[in-house]
Amino acid sequence: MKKLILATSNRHKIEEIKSILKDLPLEILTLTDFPNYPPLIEDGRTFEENSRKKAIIVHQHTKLLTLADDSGLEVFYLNGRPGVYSARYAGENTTDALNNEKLLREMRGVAPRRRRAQFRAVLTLLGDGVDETTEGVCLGKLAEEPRGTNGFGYDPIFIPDGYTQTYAELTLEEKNKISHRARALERMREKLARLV
Ligand code: ITT
Repeated sequence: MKKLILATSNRHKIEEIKSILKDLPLEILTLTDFPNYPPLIEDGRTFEENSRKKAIIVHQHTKLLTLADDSGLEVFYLNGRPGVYSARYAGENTTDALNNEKLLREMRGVAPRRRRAQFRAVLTLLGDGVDETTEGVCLGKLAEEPRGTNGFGYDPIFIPDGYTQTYAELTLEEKNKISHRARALERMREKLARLV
């Protein structure tokens, strides 16, 4: 079976990606299968730069077909922040709860119509003669308070368009029907299917 390594150490991303690709005959590996991989430094200014960086480092190290995901939440009222800083918005070694708290604090008192935001994921598939980048976006708005316990990151404070629940109140399957990551992966599916 074709091997695909996910260039991420985020277990939630891994769970989502595995579930979305479950119908393809792929053996999905993760960085835990390569404990001595070099550090993945995310110092790019865009999701694209960081996604490519992660893919290149892991592909060079493993020589396997590699898929990287760089993603984040962009709040229009905040000119796109947290954006590429989503994982460490409240500082290095922070927690999801502290990131959510900081963002809600900055948005306190901001009217509902100004709470528009989008999640964005940029994927890079590298190896086997393929070098492909796809993007997926999910539009929505920020909640006033965190709600729900599923998922990770900013899921408890993001309400996707067409829903009253936050991402964190949806099941994995429901989130995977509409998420930024799922949309980016759907755009990658044909390329992947041709390789297996
Ligand atoms: P890797 O770099 O190892 O993949 P990471 O979590 O550091 O893991 P990113 O650098 O791409 O990944 O940062 C993405 C951050 O954006 C993530 O930590 C969350 O805070 C947020 N994020 C991305 N996708 C999300 C999602 O589906 N739901 C909630 N938050 C998400």
